[in-house]
Amino acid sequence: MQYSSLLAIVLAALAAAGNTTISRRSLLSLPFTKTINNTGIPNIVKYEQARLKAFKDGTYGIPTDSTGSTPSVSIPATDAGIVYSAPVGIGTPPTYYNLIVDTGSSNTWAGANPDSPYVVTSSTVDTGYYLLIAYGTGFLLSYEYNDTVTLGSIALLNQGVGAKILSSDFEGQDGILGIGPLDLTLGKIPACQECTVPTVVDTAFDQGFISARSVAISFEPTDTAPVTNGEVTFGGVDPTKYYPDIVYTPVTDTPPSSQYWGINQSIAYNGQTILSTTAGVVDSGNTLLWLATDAYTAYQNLTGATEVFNEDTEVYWLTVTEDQYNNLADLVFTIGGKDFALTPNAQIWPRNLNWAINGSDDVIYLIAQNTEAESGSGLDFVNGQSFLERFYSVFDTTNNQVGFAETPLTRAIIN
Ligand SMILES: *[C@@H]1O[C@H](CO)[C@@H](O)[C@H](O)[C@H]1NC(C)=O
Ligand SMILES: *[C@@H]1O[C@H](CO)[C@@H](O)[C@H](O)[C@H]1NC(C)=O
Ligand SMILES: *[C@@H]1O[C@H](CO)[C@@H](O)[C@H](O)[C@H]1NC(C)=O
Ligand SMILES: *[C@@H]1O[C@H](CO)[C@@H](O)[C@H](O)[C@H]1NC(C)=O
Ligand SMILES: *[C@@H]1O[C@H](CO)[C@@H](O)[C@H](O)[C@H]1NC(C)=O
Ligand SMILES: CC(=O)N[C@H]1CO[C@H](CO)[C@@H](O)[C@@H]1O
Repeated sequence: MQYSSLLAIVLAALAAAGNTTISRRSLLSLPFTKTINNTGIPNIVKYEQARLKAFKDGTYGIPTDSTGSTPSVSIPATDAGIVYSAPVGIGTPPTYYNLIVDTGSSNTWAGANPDSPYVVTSSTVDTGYYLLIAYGTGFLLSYEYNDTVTLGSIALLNQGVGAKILSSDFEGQDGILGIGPLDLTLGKIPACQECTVPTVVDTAFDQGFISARSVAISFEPTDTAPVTNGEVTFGGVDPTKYYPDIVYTPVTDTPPSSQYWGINQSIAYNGQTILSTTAGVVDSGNTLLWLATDAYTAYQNLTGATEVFNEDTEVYWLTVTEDQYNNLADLVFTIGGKDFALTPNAQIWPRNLNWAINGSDDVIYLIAQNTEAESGSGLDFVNGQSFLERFYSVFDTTNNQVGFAETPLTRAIIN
């Protein structure tokens, strides 16, 4: 189909829906909200361990049970606890869902919450396919529909979306807005292993709403929740969110990081290299900073941190005393030839949120965790939300690169 006639259809559809203006090839930004689930025992570390294992095994998004029967997941059922989600409309008129903004997966789906099931409308088209996805914890079995997906002021037509039939471990959530690389959608449709499902970014580009296949994310550090302090921008960057400029680095060649938004970086603490240039991932679906064992141990050594075991959650955390905290140095990430410094305050878990990790009020916890593998594994770090809250990030499919920039809050004292 000719581009111009496609655009005409888009315009006509929007006009019919009552909206007569669209801003073609402009930026599109959506606000998003950080929430922390305070019921049950939050176990962020176990959740992220499972997610990391799935990334490494290459099972993230691939059904664990290849027999085609009910998928089984052998990983402990733990909820994310801390999520960033954005309002996304599906159908005509749109039903709004708060979808988790996930750079580590690429299918978009809704209806996880029984109180907010997928609403089939006149724009819903059944593709005849099912979607089957195993996440680090939990899984999804859904119908694969084409539907109108409303992101802020634009409506994407024929966007592939999942409508939940069965899922586990998404308690309290509506679903996922997957903004990882397109290839992560491969193999998720059991009846068509070679099918990919264009992501919302691909569709927005293909339908002429944005001028580049790219997403930029602004998270802000916070010690309260829920709070709407994030922004995801499609098709470009929001110049009000960063300075002075964005430094890009190519997506890494090293598997398995290369399948995700993976990059090469090195890390130094107080001028001493703790991780030589190596591959890892940038992941909005993770909260903490995961380091290869050698880097983690060196960091612990240099900071003087003590590793404590939490009996209730059965996980380890690094802790520092008030004196050690006052003596912390910057943890410097070298990416694309530029240094990005995580300040001492950015290296600690927000003290107001110690309850969310089953921590004691008077203890200072560090955000660094141990991947339990020596460096050279192909996935030697995860720069999660704690990192992304301090640096503006750009995920650029068009040029196969990831960018970072400082923000007004890079050095803020929040935690
Ligand atoms: C669903 O939409 C895609 C484009 O996004 C299109 O290629 C496909 O044919 C559609 N499927 C149906 C059943 O309409
Ligand atoms: C919080 O987690 C519990 C236990 O998994 C779940 O039942 C509940 O629905 C969740 N609530 C919210 C608001 O996420
Ligand atoms: C990343 O580092 C690996 C070695 O760790 C190297 O082979 C590769 O060329 C580097 N660059 C890219 C873009 O992957
Ligand atoms: C930690 O420090 C001790 C001495 O303070 C040193 O012997 C040891 O090699 C260090 N370990 C690492 C991994 O840096
Ligand atoms: C940790 O969780 C356990 C079990 O839910 C609870 O009894 C305990 O009070 C919690 N401790 C803190 C410090 O939150
Ligand atoms: C169908 C649709 O998207 N309608 C929207 C048109 O724009 C107005 C104002 O921006 C919204 O309020 C409608 O929901």
